[in-house]
Amino acid sequence: MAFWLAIMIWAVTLSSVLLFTQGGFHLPEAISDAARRIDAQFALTLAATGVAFVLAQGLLGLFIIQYRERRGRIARYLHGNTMIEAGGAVVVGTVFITLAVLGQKVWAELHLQGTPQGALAIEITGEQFAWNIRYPGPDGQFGRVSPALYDPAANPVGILPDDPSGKDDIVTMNTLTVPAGRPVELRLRAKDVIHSFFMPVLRIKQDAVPGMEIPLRFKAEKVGSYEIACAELCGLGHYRMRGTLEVVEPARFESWLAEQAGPSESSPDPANP
Ligand SMILES: [Cu+2]
Repeated sequence: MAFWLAIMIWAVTLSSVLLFTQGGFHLPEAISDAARRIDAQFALTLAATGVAFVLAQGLLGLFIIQYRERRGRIARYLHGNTMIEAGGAVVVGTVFITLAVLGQKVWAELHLQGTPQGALAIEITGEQFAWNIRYPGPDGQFGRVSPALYDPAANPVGILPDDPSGKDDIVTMNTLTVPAGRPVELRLRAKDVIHSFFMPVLRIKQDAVPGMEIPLRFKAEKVGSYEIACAELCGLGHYRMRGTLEVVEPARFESWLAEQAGPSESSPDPANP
């Protein structure tokens, strides 16, 4: 009986390992340096925990056989061993601390460090069930907003009409267009409930929380059209809260931005020619 149980445990262990190594589950191609570093960190973590998993399950099977009941009695048993227990805790602690130290650099770059030089600021406001995407316009300044002014058609993010820096703001929906090779700083906001802004090709997933503005940095390198999804169940329409990340050549980005800004409003101010 004990033998069969051990063999079953080993078979389940082996098939789990095969699923992970041969299963072909993987994320789409990474398109930023940070995303590739996150992948490397993920692979390292998976390898460390994978080795621990195989060792633990292998030993479990062995112990089931070694300490099994024989002729109605427990033939062998162990009362615990302080050396093994303390040693195990030290080994596990060392592995986890090492993984955390290795992983914190890329995490801090994405979330904690200041805005990189020349970064393009873009504000993302999640709502049920869409992403509002706001560019600051030629002046580089976002107009101030107020939830009291939310109007789905005319003013989706509630820009204050008397704030001059909001006049040239560009607001689009669900398509985030960014230039390749330039750092971008997103400011994540939410109108109603918690959403989660997920760009799989950048390995970025961040909650958008009402009442907070959460910064997030990335630099996409490869031109293309990629998926954006809401990764937090946010209501009945959650499934259709999808967007597109358009990474374009910098020159195309500039012309796209000019197009969005509409006909030039550079007519001289009558009061101040
Ligand atoms: Cu959502």
